Amino acid sequence: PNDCSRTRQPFVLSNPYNFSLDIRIPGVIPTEVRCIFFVILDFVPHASMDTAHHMILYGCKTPYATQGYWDCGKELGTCLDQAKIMYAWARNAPPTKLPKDVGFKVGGDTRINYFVLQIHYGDVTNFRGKQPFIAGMYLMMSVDTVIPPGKKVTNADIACTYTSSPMYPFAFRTHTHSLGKVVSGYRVRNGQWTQIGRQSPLLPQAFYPVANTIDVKNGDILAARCVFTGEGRTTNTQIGGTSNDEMCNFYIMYYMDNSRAVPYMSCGDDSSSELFRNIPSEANIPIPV
Ligand code: IYT
Ligand code: CU
Ligand code: CU
Repeated sequence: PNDCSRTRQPFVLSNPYNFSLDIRIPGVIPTEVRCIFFVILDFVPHASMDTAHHMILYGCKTPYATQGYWDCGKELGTCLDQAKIMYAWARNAPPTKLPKDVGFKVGGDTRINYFVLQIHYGDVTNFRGKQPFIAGMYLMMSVDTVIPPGKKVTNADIACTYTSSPMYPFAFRTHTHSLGKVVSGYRVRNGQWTQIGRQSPLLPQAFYPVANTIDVKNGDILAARCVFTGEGRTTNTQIGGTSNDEMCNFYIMYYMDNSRAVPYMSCGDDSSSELFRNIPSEANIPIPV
């Protein structure tokens, strides 16, 4: 009646005399098997050295406890009587197969009525360490772009200097309404432009993997361009919420070190044409859909 029993696999009978007991441990729970006489033929640990340093399966008559788990590495022991080692595993050792027709005898009058599995955890960060990285969203948006009617090309240029602790972009998303042709985002460092992502906003506006695995550091510039067309319109098109309005968005999904993470950032600065003189020409090439 503990967490273990819910996930414990049923006995699998390969024949009436052999069965395998699949011992999985959600959290940290040793196993106890009471008053069953059986013979152990082999052991197959489902663990790797990254998490468990060693595992030892003891057999005994009176375990330290018959429920739950306890800290058996220090003052608390495994068994109240003498613990007999039955199986040990360490450092990614391959499964141990006992030779044919050989088995440990347990249960009945063998004085092994319980198993106690001792696990020495190696790297416990996977279990209780805090999340090393935190994901976040950086939204770049234009607020005052005006698209004149009939004009073939209008660019919305957005740029901000990044002033936070390092972030690592891993996905991007573009968003415009129907007049958008291509949206591109870059990191500009020492005048050099590195693409984060480029996509047609007429394709599904999902998050796509970044074009380059880069970091963004204090002092870098994040820059994005949306290319619009005013063709087919008879009046100015402005930024707004309706489908007759437009939007220019470049979202960057990133992760940051947990200790200094900022989960949300944004940039709404319409940029000077000076910076964008050096934008890679790909940013002006519509993506056919
Ligand atoms: C004026 C504009 O560009 N609106 C965008 C970006 C935006 C998103 C959020 C602005 C603000 C927000 O709180 I969240 I202020 C916009 O509405 N984009 C849509 C929505 O996020 C759904 C989009 O599909 O990207
Ligand atoms: Cu160990
Ligand atoms: Cu929109």
